[in-house]
Amino acid sequence: MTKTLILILGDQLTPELSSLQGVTPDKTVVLMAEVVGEASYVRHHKKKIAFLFSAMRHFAEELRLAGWQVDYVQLNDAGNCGSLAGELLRAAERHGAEQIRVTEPGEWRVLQGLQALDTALDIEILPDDRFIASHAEFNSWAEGRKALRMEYFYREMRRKTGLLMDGEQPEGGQWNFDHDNRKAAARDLLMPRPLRFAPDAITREVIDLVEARFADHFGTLEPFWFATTRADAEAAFAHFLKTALPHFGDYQDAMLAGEKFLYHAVVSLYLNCGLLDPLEMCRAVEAEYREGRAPLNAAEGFIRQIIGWREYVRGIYWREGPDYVHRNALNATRPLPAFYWSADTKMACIRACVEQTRDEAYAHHIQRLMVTGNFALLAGVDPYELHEWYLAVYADAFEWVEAPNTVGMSQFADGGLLASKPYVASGAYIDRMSDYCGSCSYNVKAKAGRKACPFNYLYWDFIARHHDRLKGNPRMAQMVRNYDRFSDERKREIAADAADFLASLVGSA
Ligand code: FAD
Ligand code: DLZ
Ligand code: SF4
Repeated sequence: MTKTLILILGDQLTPELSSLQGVTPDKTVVLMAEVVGEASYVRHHKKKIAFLFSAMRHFAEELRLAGWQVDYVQLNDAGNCGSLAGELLRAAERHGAEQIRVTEPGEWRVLQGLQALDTALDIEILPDDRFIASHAEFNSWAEGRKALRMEYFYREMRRKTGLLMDGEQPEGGQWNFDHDNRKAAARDLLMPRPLRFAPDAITREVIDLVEARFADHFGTLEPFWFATTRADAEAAFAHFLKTALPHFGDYQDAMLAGEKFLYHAVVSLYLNCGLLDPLEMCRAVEAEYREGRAPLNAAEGFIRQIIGWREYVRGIYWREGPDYVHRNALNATRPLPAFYWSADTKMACIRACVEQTRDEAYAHHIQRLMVTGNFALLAGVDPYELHEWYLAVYADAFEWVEAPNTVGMSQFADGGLLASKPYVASGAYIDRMSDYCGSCSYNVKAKAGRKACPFNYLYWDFIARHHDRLKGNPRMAQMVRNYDRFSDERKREIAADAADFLASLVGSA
């Protein structure tokens, strides 16, 4: 009789996973389940569901080839009860399993669901050691600090991993080369593109399934070109190293209409579901630098995103607890505008970002932070609604990484725990970093009136609405003083333009 059942979740597609260690295939069954509850608790983008289901099916094959007995429940299988908990209970009964092992999930909701089953099943929850810092390490770093700034945590991770270190000192004498990384990009026919993969039979079957079962979810399903196996994800990353890494740093903050990927790696979806390993990636990036194929600002910039930002937001998510996603320090209550789903807006920047999100389940960081995030913050959109949007629409979105980026970094809804200032900007920033404004119905140079770029007056209206909180923030105080110097008439004009524009927004159903 089989004694142990190992539950592997959709973002745990790693052969070295902790739940697979220390047990032998002959005494265990691995359970993987496609369930409607996980696909729909936020209505995930069709491409994201197809990507995960296909990657799960390919991973199950990989495990079988390695000798594991895998019980894989497909979405349409008879009796599939639609929830992870339900499928776990059914499988425990089916296999007469006395013990369940699972690596810690990436979301409080799923963790609490498993903990709730503890009365019915003997469940062992193991740490997820696919990260560089354990929860204990992050918490001991955070303990007693007044501010939890990523930069200091990142330095610890550089020391711990030895990445880009020259003895005790950072390579090149500086920890961070971000000031070199703010160039606007120019259109270039030789711009790299992410490696694309033709769907195989497994992926084709999943695409048909998703089209049939999730037709009313957001997003375009085809063309579908994501990697769905470890080998293909590795090839996609190797292609990035060769074609885009050298300029990764320079153009990290740039945006161009029609250039959806620029010099970004487009690997977060592979990394977050376990097809790629963060430390291996960073070592490969360091090797590119050491062998003279990539400059230091590019290598350092990339490594910082992975061992700095990615690890740091995870630490914050687990340290802050399940209520973190509900924080709303700025009391923002506006419903999410309908154009976040439809792209039906005259604002060219938002339209471009939402259209590419719909088509690719991808937008790069500055699009997320300084276009869709910035607009929501300026307009006072409810951060929880926005959080659900980001969680649903991006193929790389799992709550541990999405929520701190949205609630904390982008919306300042945690009151400044994560970001030292709200990431707000007027149209001038978007104009400087992109070419969106040239084709926009609004005029980015105009400050007031119906033709003026909405980001311009919404920016000052935001400063006015949060005047007292922001004047005490050293990084915002100058802007508050600038606002204070406006004439009363100018202040009334800002408030009136903002009120008119905000009143015209239609919330999503
Ligand atoms: P690159 O620009 O090529 O960067 C390389 C890698 O660094 C990424 O693959 C990613 O693993 C890591 N990285 C970069 N920035 C961050 C960051 N801020 N936090 C964590 N990791 C980072 N990232 C996610 O992986 N999942 C999310 O759900 C997610 N939601 C976000 C929501 C908002 C509002 C914002 C502002 C950012 C969000 N990010 C999220 C961070 C970032 O936008 C994406 O990691 C990045 O766009 C992924 O594309 P890429 O692989 O081309 O990244
Ligand atoms: C996001 C997602 C989706 C769409 N579907 C499944 C699924 O069918 N089965 C599964 O095990 N996981 C899925 N996931 C991921 C989960 O929602 C959740 O993010 C992870 O379990 C957290 O570790
Ligand atoms: Fe966006 Fe304003 Fe530029 Fe239009 S003018 S693209 S709304 S920043």
